[in-house]
Amino acid sequence: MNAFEQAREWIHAAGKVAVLTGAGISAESGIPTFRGPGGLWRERRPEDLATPQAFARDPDLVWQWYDWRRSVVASAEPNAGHRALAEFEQRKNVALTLVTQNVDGLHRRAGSHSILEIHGSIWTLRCTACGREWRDESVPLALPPLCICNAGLGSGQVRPGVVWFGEGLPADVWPSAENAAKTCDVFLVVGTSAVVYPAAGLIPIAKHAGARVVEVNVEATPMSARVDGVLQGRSAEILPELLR
Ligand code: BV8
Ligand code: ZN
Repeated sequence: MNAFEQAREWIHAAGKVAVLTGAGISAESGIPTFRGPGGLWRERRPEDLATPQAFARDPDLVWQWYDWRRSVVASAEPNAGHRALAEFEQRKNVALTLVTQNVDGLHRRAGSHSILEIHGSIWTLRCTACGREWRDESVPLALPPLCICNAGLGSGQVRPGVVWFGEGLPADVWPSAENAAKTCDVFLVVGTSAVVYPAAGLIPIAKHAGARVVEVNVEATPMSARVDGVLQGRSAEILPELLR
């Protein structure tokens, strides 16, 4: 049996499957990844754009970058990889939890429901003055975004509802992600470089708890040597076959 057939067998015998996705699953929708060829961090420094310090220093710059990313995502469509996961969730005999590091919302647009967005969403805005959080899907945004408490013009600010480097993960979501990793039979890791923590830490958590861990990626990652199966290739091609 090859690695693909073995992984299919594990998945089809599983009662609980958890999936961790990263930017690679949206690559075939035309959304740039962070660290790959053409990746966002090849030409920009995360310290300048995706930290609370960067936002405090230059909120206009940070907002322009997020507004640009919102426009890229708005004109993109979910791909066959997103759809395969959404269809798999509909199966009666298996419970699927989808943990995503992606902020693009494409899993939801593909029809998935059980999604844990551990790094937040670019479609959510949060007021740093009053704490209010809301969805805004307008593209482009009127910058700077304002809150009904009037923040944005003076004291407080409205920020993207994403998790920046140095920030904790959402307390209402992260424990569920850890729990999914700890209790699944199969943990599928798709399109992530597995270098950003604590997200990447879900992989050894699942492994130690006894799950079969299967990685789908076009290239090797620091986790490849520690998983039970490596399926090398594009997620939009592999997932529909794997989950069929
Ligand atoms: C925190 C924001 C503490 C939203 C992002 C341990 C060691 C060293 C450092 C740390 C550590 N633990 C924590 C840290 C610090 C830091 C961190 O991990 N740094 C690393 C990079 C060294 N972590 C944090 O700061 C985290 N917070 O630790 O808080 C704390 C606790 C309590 C109280 C206060 C503080 C927060 C991390 C969140 C960062 N936010 N984004 C946004 O604007 O998007 S991170 C960024 O990376 C992305 O958003 C994404 O979510 C994340 C992961 O990237 P990937 O999705 O994996 O994408 P990448 O481009 O890297 O890889 C793409 C992959 O796809 C590649 O492997 C490629 O081969 C593959 N691929 C490409 N095409 C395809 C494909 N695969 C399949 N098919 C294809 N077609
Ligand atoms: Zn407010």
